[in-house]
Amino acid sequence: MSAPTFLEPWQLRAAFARSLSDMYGKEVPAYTTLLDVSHEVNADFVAKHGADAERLGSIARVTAERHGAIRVGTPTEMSQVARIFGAMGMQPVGFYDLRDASSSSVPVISTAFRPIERAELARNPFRVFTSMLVTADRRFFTADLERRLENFLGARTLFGPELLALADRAETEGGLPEDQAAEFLRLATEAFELSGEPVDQAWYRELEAVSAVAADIGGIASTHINHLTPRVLDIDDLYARMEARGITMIDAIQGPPRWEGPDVLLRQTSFRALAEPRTFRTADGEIVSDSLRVRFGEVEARGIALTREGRAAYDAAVIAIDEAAAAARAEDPGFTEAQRQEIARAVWQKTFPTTEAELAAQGLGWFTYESSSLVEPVETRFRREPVVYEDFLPRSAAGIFQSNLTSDGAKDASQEGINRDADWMSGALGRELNDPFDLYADQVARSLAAAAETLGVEPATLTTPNRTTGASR
Ligand code: OOG
Ligand code: NI
Repeated sequence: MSAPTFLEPWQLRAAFARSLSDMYGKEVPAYTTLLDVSHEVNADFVAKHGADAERLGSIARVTAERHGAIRVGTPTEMSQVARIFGAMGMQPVGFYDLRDASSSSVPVISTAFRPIERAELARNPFRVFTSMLVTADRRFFTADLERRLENFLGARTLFGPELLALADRAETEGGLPEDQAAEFLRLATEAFELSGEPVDQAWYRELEAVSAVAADIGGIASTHINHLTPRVLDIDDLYARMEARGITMIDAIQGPPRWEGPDVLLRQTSFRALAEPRTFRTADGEIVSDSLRVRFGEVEARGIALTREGRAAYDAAVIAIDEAAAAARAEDPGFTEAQRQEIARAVWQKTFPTTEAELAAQGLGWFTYESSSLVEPVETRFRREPVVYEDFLPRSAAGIFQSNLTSDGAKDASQEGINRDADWMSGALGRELNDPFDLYADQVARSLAAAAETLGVEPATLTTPNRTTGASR
């Protein structure tokens, strides 16, 4: 097959995800190990579970699926990132405030760039969790440090004019001719490589004392991909196999516990950031080699997207688990992660039903109506299908940041934090910020409307998506 002569946004997205993965594999060999183990886990899972294994996405989609994480310093840099991903058909979705979601010093707010249409997600679901510093937050930065940080950030260029011009062109023209596409992909990949430029040691260490995340973002004149996360169908199996290979994982799998009911939302884990050699410029101008731990390997398993009600139940369950675990730990200092998992499972059993049918009936999860066109009579044509969660979880994100910090940093809780919300983020991006719940609700409403039309009934009569099938999963 010859290469396309014009690349549409989804083709740019798929090619960028591959290019970034190749680059990251060269820079971080442990990532390649993670990919190998992920492939083994997924192949074994499909062999064991057959068609059921693909209930939350085809194995082709899951195998290609990645999310990246990047971090920038200013609203200007954020709006440039939005242009680059806009060229790839990725829109900002969701607002995450990690400043309070973490007990360590994580002075960032975030969004995720991803495709928002179902057909686009099916073509390639690549997403990038993107965080930016809140330099005006006095709990982290004094007025003096904010000013010096802003000067430093204002003087650097993360994304050159050629890259941005190609991005804008791709967005307005719906893609790029192949030679320009190749140049765009080369420049975009290069923008996220780890720079070999010496790091100003005094400046980096000053920021690090406040927050390791702030130093990673504002202590160097370039940015880099922080991790690139493959998706697996069984994250407990992945965790065990990585440990068996001698790779130390963080203590826990973040998010919902392993249990017998349907997987919901997102479960994630990671291996600790590796020490990578870096050069530093000392205060007297000397170049010395040292190392930094900034990049790590994360892996995730995705489940069913929850409605607002389902999400409220999830948030309440997380608090209940924390409280019960804290109480148990107070009684028994030898309290283990395995015991915490037991508590989590017990809370889960009280919160969520064990079948998809019940999750749908109770309005906790999102499901669409899918028709298999040849089945007669028409009333039996529709199947209830789960909607996959395409977004992130602030608490898990904070947990991932936190577990990979070399120090907790310093946060002055006596200072007043500055308000940042979805509207503020939308202004910084210069674009509409999509609400994830609205996107899921739209997708479900459209599937209901199509089903209702085929059946010749009102969509409202179809609101319990398991009505037309007896399937109980
Ligand atoms: C982002 C951490 C959050 C996730 O998957 O929740 C994240 C970062 O480390 O920059 O990637
Ligand atoms: Ni991540």
